[in-house]
Amino acid sequence: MTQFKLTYFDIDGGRGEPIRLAFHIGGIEFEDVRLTFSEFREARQSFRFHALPVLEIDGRPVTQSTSLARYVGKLVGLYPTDDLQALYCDEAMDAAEDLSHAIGNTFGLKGDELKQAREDLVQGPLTTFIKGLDGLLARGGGQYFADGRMTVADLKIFVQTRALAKGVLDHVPTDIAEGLAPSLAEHRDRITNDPRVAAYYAR
Ligand SMILES: N[C@@H](CCC(=O)N[C@@H](CS)C(=O)NCC(=O)O)C(=O)O
Repeated sequence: MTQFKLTYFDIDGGRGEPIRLAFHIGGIEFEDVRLTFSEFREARQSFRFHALPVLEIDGRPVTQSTSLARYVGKLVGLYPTDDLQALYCDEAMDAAEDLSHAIGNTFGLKGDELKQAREDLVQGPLTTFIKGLDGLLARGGGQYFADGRMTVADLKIFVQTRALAKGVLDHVPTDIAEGLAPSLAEHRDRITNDPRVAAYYAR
């Protein structure tokens, strides 16, 4: 049996979380290694691109969270087999990755500098991506991003909209999705209440 070891931060969110969720939903066992930020700093140079997540497959490390979500999605049936639906799924995940990058640029800032950067984020990339993702959701039929069912794209975007609603980003309104794109907020609640996802967070 293939051995999987996923290394990510000890948080219930971020780029590693959709991969954990997909493994759990598919009932595939994996070693869930969760590093503290100081453990990461010490080990940082040992990771290929000095970043997480890293998935070791039978001891061979692979990086890039969207590629990993797609791979695990295929293993567990959470990725479309139809080429066009797969493209829709990928587009949503890549957009979510661009948004993660924009958010990441505000990490490490403090005080007024952080406040200004977060206000710029709200006016700029967050508004653009929330509205853009809302459009992708509408294209998918309004409930899911692709294939008319939950895929890894839904998991990846849900992880982001859930984090926004939880207030993990100072100076970003927790109801930003409700204000800009009510359907995207409803999508977050739909995925939250999906029995497979609810079971993961209830464990
Ligand atoms: N493109 C990469 C980005 C990875 C990335 O930036 N990961 C963040 C955490 S979500 C990280 O490790 N940051 C720590 C650092 O760069 O020092 C991916 O999608 O996996």
